[in-house]
Amino acid sequence: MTATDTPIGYGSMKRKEDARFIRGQGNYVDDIQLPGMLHGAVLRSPFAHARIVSIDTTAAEAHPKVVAVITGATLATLNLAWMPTLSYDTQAVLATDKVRFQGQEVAFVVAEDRYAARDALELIDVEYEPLPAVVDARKALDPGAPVIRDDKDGKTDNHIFDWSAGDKAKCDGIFASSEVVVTEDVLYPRVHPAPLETCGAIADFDKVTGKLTIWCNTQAPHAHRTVYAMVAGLPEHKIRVISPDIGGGFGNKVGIYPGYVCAIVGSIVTGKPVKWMEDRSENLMSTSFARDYHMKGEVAATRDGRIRAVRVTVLADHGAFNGTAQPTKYPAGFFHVFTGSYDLEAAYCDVKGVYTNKAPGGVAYACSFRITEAAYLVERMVDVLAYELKMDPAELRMKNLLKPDQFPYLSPTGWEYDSGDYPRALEMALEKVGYSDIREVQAAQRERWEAGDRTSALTGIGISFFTEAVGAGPRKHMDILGLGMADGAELRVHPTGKAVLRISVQSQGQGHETTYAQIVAEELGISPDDIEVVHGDTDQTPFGLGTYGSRSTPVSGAATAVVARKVRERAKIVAGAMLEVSTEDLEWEKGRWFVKGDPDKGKTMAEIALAAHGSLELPEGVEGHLDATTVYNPPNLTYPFGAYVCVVDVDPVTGQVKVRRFVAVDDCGVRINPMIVEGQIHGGLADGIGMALMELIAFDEDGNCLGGSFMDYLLPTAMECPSWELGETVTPSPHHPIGAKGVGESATVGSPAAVVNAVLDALKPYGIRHADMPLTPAAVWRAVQGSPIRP
Ligand code: MCN
Ligand code: CUM
Repeated sequence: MTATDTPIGYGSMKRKEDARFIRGQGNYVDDIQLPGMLHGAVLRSPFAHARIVSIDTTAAEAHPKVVAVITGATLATLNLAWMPTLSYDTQAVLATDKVRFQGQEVAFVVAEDRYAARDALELIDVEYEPLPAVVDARKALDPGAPVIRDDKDGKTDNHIFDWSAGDKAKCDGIFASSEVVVTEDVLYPRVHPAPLETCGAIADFDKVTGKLTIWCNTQAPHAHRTVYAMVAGLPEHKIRVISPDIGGGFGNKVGIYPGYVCAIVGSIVTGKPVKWMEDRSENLMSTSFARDYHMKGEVAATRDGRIRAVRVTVLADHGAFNGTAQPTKYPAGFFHVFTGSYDLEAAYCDVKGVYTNKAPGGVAYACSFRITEAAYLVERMVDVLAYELKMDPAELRMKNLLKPDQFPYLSPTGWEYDSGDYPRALEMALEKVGYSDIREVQAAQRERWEAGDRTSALTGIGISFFTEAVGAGPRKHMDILGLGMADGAELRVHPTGKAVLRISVQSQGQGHETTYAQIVAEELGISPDDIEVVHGDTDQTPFGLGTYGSRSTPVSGAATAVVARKVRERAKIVAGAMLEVSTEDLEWEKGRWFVKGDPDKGKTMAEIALAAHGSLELPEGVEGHLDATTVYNPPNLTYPFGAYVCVVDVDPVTGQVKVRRFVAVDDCGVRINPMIVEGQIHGGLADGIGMALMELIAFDEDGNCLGGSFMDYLLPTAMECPSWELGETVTPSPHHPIGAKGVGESATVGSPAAVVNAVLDALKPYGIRHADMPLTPAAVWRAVQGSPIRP
């Protein structure tokens, strides 16, 4: 896709923000320098589980450049040692009683420069009494397992929640009477979004005005402000959260981390602005991880391959504090779209959440609130079924996909899928990849394998079909900490016809400054170059819940279209007065109102804007100016979907996997900026290769984190990625004002299963039905060595 310059509306225009980014002129939190600014550093626990006997900060305080040392005891005097999480749990800001994961925050040093702050950490003397750690979620509920959250009254185990969805009795009945049942234990391991820029904040408390300003790379500035207001007891108008440019978020920057609170306290205590930026290891070890779901999947089917029911049992490892950011009523996120894209008679899942001595989090990394886990599970299970039935996985999927005439479709767990044509997307993907040709090549390879060739590379084809539910969310179903998930938008049109749009969501690389201008441009016919998009500053923008779960386009994008239409309607009244005709006689074409049947008689938006500002006797229904505001409450989620096909070559001797091709057909409804959409998909496909083949936050038995640097936590590069082959279908969302659905997480959700299915497809001759991610060379080699059919 090549970019065209500035179409007036939808189209692949170049990103407005890139002019500054590619010149290195972005303005990130760490670029901001305030007069007299101090620097903070966090002392972290070396143990996964230990009682704190004592903390001696005397030597650190004596450091000539140290201004303050803050401990849990200091915070306790302010009632800030613990903070609420987004899941109604509590999380230690600085540990007072115990440390509960390796890397947990224990003390905060404020010094004149960053180096001194870090140096002084070593002068703090903490005496720990190590305790046995719970690292494996499957052992967390064992009798006698160490209780992690003994801070909670009466807590005697590590259980967090039980959650279920679907009709259990009906589902069990179908399982009992089905011809075929397949079962598989599937792990979605702990991974980390690892954005380019780590988390950080600058807090500046002004004692004179009593106003607290926080620059922070948050994905949800308004939500953060409300939480700060609730915790600190300050009114919202005395708190300003500014999110400047953000170097990637991927769900890592949704929550409030102890470092932010410490920077705020540091500023209040010292009277100076305090900056805190974490380093890479701190980011990987302590901020929101993703997944860690132990899933048991079961599928009931007929012998000829009709899938009847799916049953799932999940053990969810949430780490030491239940800090996941997700709608309140969904402790397992939106996992219960595990029924995927298929026409089932029944489905049931139960999810049990447990504490372990690991960093908190779980909902991050382009997960669409845990749809990643759900999509991976069901797409793996369909392949397991195909394996048992000796059916082609494409044919099995085609047989079971929902049909276009079934939409809107009510899933067995109660979700209303808005629109789709699934078979068409899968057909397109199969055709694009040349499915039958590759199967033929593979058949020839397998003959050679049968004849004794155990060293040649084996080709595998993996398919994944996914449905997402994005755009949280309808207030009848969801809220976060009691906040309904709506978004405001304000549109001002200046006298010259140039416009400013203020929105509540927050770009971290998705290109909102461009695409939101395009939405207004499409509705009003003003050039997107003449529309400035303001976001990321709570003093400058209307309230709204922020960017995650690919909700910006579905919610804030809708708000933008609605507010622009309000402006257009106002412009119509003004145009009617200018042209001295009734508004009923006016017709719209992009950029102007004209008299029906007399196209030469019309007024452009710029002419109308100027008239509205003064030169005109105001007609009934306008107060002057064209400005409008709105708040959009989505009536439903949007359901983007896609069909992915991955082709790999696996070396059975070394276990190395090479992704040779990747075809992705995505449907996110109407595309505002196709080039940006494709960029989003490229990123997500790379994520899928990363998770399927290399990414893992591992721990040893004592809870030491083994994935705390980029030496151990591997990320895919261009070297591991093929040249992506994309296709698209467009099924507009029927309830969204412009028919768009979210896309920012689609490829991360959909692609891991395609890669894993491809690797296992290649290894089929060895009789390997399943292996868990990441399929590193060592993991593939072990699977081959341990296979039922010896290499
Ligand atoms: N878009 C479009 N047409 C559509 C849908 C989307 O042109 N039909 C455009 C949007 O206007 C927007 C972009 O695509 O510019 C993504 O839109 P959307 O799907 O609404 O997702 P959000 O803007 O809400 O972004 C959030 C999503 C999430 S949750 C994660 S995680 C993720 C992702 O975006 N984090 C990212 N993509 C990312 N991309 C970058 N570069 N950096 C991140 O941190
Ligand atoms: Cu789940 S990662 Mo995104 O929703 O910010």
